[in-house]
Amino acid sequence: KGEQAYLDLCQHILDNGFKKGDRTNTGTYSVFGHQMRFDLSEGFPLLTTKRVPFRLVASELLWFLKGDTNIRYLLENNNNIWNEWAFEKWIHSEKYTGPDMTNFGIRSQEDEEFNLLYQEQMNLFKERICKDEEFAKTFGDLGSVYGKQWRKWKTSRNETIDQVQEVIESIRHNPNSRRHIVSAWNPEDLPEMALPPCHTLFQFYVADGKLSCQLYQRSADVFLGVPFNIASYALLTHLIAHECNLEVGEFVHTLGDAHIYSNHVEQVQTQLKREVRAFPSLKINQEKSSIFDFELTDFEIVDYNPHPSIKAPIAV
Ligand code: DHF
Ligand code: TMP
Repeated sequence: KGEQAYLDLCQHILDNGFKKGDRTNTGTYSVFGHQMRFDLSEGFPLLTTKRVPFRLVASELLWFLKGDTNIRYLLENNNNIWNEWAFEKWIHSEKYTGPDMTNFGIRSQEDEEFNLLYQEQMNLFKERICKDEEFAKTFGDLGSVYGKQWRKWKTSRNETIDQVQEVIESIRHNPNSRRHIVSAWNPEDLPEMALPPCHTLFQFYVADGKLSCQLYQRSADVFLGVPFNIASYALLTHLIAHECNLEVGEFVHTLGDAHIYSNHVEQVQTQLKREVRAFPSLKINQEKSSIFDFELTDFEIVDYNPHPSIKAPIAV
């Protein structure tokens, strides 16, 4: 349970993971099917064995909750975690006339000269997204990713479904229901997405006045993505519990392909040597209640004393 469950998963993959190729050509160690549990009443699950940037987790969640799929909002909040996937679309478009950026993810790690060229193009791209609204509309958009499916799922009758609003209503009015589900997996829309949703489907559960949440994550980058995903769904559960006047229960994290990229192994080993500290706690501005009204300044993480952050390259 708790942070130890995460570290146990890392150790389990290092010991038993199958050496498996992957879409990004990085190579992984991977297991299939794993579950971790976090008791949210025992603290907010922001890992302490490395620093996890809560500000980035929170602004990404607010972006989903706005129904936004354009990285412009993230850039305005100094959040760079989705840049590569918008950039990928830009460099393969007809409008792009700069140097060849094919396979920029791998090449920027292997070739320092190319890396400088890439950094330059990426900076130009970010600047243009921020300054040029037309450009941002076309090239900042990641397609029908999380925000779109959560808030504006398109039906065959050309109506939209606000899954987040509906799940909150159902938790409020029919807490015992076994149908409190939000799905980001929309087979029809997959071809238009920069990345098919990794956190695919989640379900809420109410018992004893407490709200729990379980996530099915089809694909899990255990070193970089998972610490964010745990914190993000913990925050989401707190916000919905707050709006529904419930206490928080557990976050249950179920993983499909749970992998450690071959270029993260050393970092994971460093992290595994560190001693676990107490989780921090989350304070929410009590003056707001609707999940759709929150801003970054309404959240505060207190008593967070993590070990230093550990850098690693992300597989694109
Ligand atoms: N692709 C892959 N290969 N792994 C992912 O985890 C992933 N996550 C995505 C999009 N595509 C992905 C969205 N979420 C970082 C964390 C989460 C995330 C994207 C990126 C990340 O790079 N975290 C760094 C800090 C980044 C920063 O400070 O700007 C970390 O050390 O946690
Ligand atoms: P895939 O689409 O080939 O599975 O690649 C997606 C990669 O991104 C995979 O390593 C999982 C990782 N990922 C997470 O772990 N968490 C996330 O929230 C996102 C968006 C991606």
